[in-house]
Amino acid sequence: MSQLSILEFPDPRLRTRAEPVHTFDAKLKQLVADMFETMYAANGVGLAATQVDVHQRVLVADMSDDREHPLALINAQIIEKEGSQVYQEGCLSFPGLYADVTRALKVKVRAQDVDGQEIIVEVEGPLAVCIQHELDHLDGKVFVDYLSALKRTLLLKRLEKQRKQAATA
Ligand code: GNR
Ligand code: NI
Repeated sequence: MSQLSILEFPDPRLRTRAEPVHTFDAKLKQLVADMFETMYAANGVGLAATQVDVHQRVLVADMSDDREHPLALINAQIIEKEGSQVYQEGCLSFPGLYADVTRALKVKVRAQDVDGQEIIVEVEGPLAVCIQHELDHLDGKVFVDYLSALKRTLLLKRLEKQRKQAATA
């Protein structure tokens, strides 16, 4: 297994639209294993392949307290949405930046597992937020895209400032 490096905003590669996975082979299993290792090492609750510069429709998540409930979804698509919730989101591609985003409360997702078997998952609450956040990454979208231009500018300026401070510390 190996840890992968995570692209950070404003890397233009974060805007790439991922392609569907057609081949469920050992290479895909290796990617998923490496994505879990990367996500756990970064203390993240989810990770999209886009963030590690692999532009295939692969996402991993683990929102459990014990961090022992990995979920890997290949070619995931939302087939039903219900309700709405506001949740304070963070993103490994925007270290130190947090903002409230409104998303569906519950989602029903059709996906494939690493062997290509179809799976249907129904999730709600924080895990539903996470899956919607990861699916956005696979479409080249990031959470700050939901903010008003004013709020986005303010937060991104703050992020730049933090980066500069970190660089001189
Ligand atoms: O680790 C993460 N935490 C998080 C918190 C609230 C909402 C979404 C997330 S996903 C994020 C990891 C990440 O950047 N995934 O793309
Ligand atoms: Ni993210």
